[in-house]
Amino acid sequence: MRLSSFYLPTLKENPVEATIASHRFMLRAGMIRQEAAGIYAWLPLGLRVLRKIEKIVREEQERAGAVELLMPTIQPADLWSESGRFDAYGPEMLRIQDRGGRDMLYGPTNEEMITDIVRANVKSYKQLPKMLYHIQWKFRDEVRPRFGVMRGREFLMKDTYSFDASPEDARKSYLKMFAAYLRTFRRMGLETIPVKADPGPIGGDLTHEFVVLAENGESDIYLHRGLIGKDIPGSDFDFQGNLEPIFSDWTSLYAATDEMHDEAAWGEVPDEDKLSLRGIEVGHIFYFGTKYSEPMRARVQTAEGKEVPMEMGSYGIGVSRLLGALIEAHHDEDGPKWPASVAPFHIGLVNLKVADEETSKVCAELEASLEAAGIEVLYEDTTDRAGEKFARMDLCGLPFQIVVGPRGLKEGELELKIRKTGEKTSIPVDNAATHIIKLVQEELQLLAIA
Ligand code: 5CA
Repeated sequence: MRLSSFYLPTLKENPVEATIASHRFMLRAGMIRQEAAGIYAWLPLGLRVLRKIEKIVREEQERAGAVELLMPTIQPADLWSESGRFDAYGPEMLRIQDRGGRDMLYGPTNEEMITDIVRANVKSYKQLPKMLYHIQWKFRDEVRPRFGVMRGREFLMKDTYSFDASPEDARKSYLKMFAAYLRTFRRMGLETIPVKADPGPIGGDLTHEFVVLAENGESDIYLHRGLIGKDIPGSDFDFQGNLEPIFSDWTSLYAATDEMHDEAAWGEVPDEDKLSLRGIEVGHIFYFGTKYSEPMRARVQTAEGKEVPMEMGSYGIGVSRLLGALIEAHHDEDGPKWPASVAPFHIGLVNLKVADEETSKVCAELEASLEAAGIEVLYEDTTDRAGEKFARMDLCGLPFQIVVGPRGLKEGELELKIRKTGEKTSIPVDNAATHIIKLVQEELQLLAIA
């Protein structure tokens, strides 16, 4: 992609409304634009990251056995009256009437609708288990939308719903999502800790939040130091096997949100292992049994011929919030430092002198060989000053930058900068493409989780 034809409206000044790094950089790098409080347009650079995150989320959902569908953003109120949540949800729910005066709403979540979809067809335990998910925009009229995409009013969520015939099977579904979440976030270059959480308006008694540790996080959490840097399930992890060991490995050490904090249990954690930190909730999973299937009469026949309400769970990931969490976890004063797996492009190719024929020729050739190898290149081919180009590249946060100019080319060299460390090295033009392709592939491999 050539910068001259891309759309990258960067800002030099810090927007006054942005008080934390991720919000500031997303606005400054031209990733998002606020259209109303907590409502954003996704500009091309931001959208590319959003799509990469979605892709990882999808791959790990499918690996765990979930199947994708897509439900609408607008829902009829009737379904919510069946569960009792139309009145219970409160002013966070955006209520609308259509021209016929029918009550509708912009979905803040989808338990009712998915229950309605599944109850229409699933009548026997033989059709279970089922895990269905979608990635869809949600609306919650938050009292205090803030920190950009971190607490938006309109935001993108991945939500999965599990249906089982018994509590034992439902627990298996819960554990599958638990393991899938550990993998999902790690593949994005994020360390998350599952912590015991408050079910809130979704309901249930088995529920965990997945939290990224960050100073600017909105959640207060208490945890045992042993949970930091733990191994997660590898690519050969058997989602059909026994998942209890991985679950107890992660949940036997103390970890709780503020609301669930238990002073007695905390007292048993040795002082040197106690960590009281702030974090960003990027995922939340719930097992709530028959909370919706009971009132909505979503029932199946068991093997014994009994009719029982289905056992359900729901599992959310804050897809758009993840951009904020990722930047909070990876940035310096100049901008984000995207992990390669979610970076908007892998490489920023900076042409220092577009008017110089040789420089432009080398750049074009490099761009072509990298792209042919599947590497995503943002080719900085504008006539702006070098200083401006460098600052903008750092602000974009691409993992690698290649700087090509007439002076270096005279020596047969170009410069490679690693955004993560700031390290710069000269590399020979001749095998530059091969060298860079290998670098990017190695970086991607690191995050793929063997
Ligand atoms: N139905 C359940 C699970 S599918 C549910 O709605 N869970 S939730 O309320 O915890 O939301 C799931 C995830 O969405 C949260 O963990 C968080 O990462 C994200 N999220 C929630 N509210 C917002 C918001 N206002 N802005 C951005 N992301 C949000």
